[in-house]
Amino acid sequence: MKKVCVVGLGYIGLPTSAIFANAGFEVVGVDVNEKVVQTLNTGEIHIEENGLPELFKKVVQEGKFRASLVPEKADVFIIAVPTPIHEDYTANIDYVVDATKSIVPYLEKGNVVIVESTIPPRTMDDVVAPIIREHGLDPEKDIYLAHCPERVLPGRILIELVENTRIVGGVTKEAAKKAADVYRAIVKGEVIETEAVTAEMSKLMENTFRDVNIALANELVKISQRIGVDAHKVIELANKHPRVNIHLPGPGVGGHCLAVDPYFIIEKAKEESPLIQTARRINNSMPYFVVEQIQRMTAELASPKVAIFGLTYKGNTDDVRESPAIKIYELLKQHSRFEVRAYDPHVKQEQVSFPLSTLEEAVHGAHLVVVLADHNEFKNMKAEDFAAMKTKVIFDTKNCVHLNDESITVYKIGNLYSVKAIQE
Ligand code: SAJ
Repeated sequence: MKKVCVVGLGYIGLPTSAIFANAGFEVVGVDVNEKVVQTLNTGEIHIEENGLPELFKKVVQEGKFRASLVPEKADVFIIAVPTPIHEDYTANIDYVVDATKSIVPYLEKGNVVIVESTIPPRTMDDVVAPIIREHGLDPEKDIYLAHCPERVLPGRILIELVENTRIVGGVTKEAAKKAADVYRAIVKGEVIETEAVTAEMSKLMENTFRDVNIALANELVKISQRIGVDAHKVIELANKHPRVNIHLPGPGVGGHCLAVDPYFIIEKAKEESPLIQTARRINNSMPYFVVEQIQRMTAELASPKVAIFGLTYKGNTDDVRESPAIKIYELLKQHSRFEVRAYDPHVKQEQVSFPLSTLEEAVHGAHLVVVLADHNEFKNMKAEDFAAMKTKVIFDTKNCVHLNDESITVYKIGNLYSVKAIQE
């Protein structure tokens, strides 16, 4: 197994390609985006991830990686394309179907085909295998077909791709073994072989577990406002219990994973998933809850100027997909009384459809700064950064601002019972 063809060169496909190339495999990376392919063949990358620019430049210079618009014959094919959801919250597996169809002309007996994209239960058996069978290859005898869901945390991808346990679900036992051996060439963590549907479900449950726990923390925020208690203190003390791990509340759950994957289960088991559905509703309600608090804080201002700090779905990433922060920006823009400015040191203008401000432009004359992503830059802010505000009030929804200056009022999402309307 010397040559690997990776289809989809995003946050998973690109680091995966670099790791295989760095381990000595000849890697062909395939993407439908011509600009991405051109950029990559110069040794530059189009996404932000720790350590990836250096590793990627190295494997390109060593001639171990090439980017292409079309697949090529290979020993191993890895599909790492997005699986978003449709408006009606059903899974959109079109990219997986297209990617599978794009490689079948290059498949030969004995090849290993791995889908890393997160997919609804039974997609390997009921969707991917039939596509291969339609093209004259028996997905159970002629090739080794498996699902190995990625489990990496953005910001730690290169570390976790190697150290995390990998779950390899084969449509046959042999396929699980063959595909697992491919990962054993790069992974230091345990590589576990199982059935395709079990691997599909374990991945979905990982993110659903986290989403449900975050929903509990977000519900606590609303309860705390009613009761008049600091939710952050409650969580800190409750988590001192050996068997308690309440997650962190915030402005909502974004990204392509936690805000999407639970729907893959709900779609298949609507009657049986009331808790998962409730958790989604609670987390989807948080951007509206944050806007309600902003309205409370600015209720006595004629034309409040609000500065949004952070547009990404979480801290220290440039990823704005399914971002609660952008939802909050859009909701505020629907209220004509608000003048809204947005500042995020990780986001480029071309990533968003509205004007971005610098830190200075955002705070100048602002009545309220609302922190929506826990970037390191925001954790290290100083009182003087807010000197040009009209009224020095910060609403920190990520509990990441550490300022101890009496002239600045900081409301945390966990202590909203103390909110007072801003006076001009
Ligand atoms: N969030 C909270 N409170 C928390 C933790 C997260 O509000 O206590 C929010 C974040 O701000 C963000 C969202 O949840 O909006 C998701 O962030 P995350 O850091 O929990 O996860 P992702 O989406 O970056 O990565 C997750 C990870 N899954 C788990 O940890 C179970 C990662 O390991 C997966 O590989 C990734 O999804 C994926 O691709 O599925």
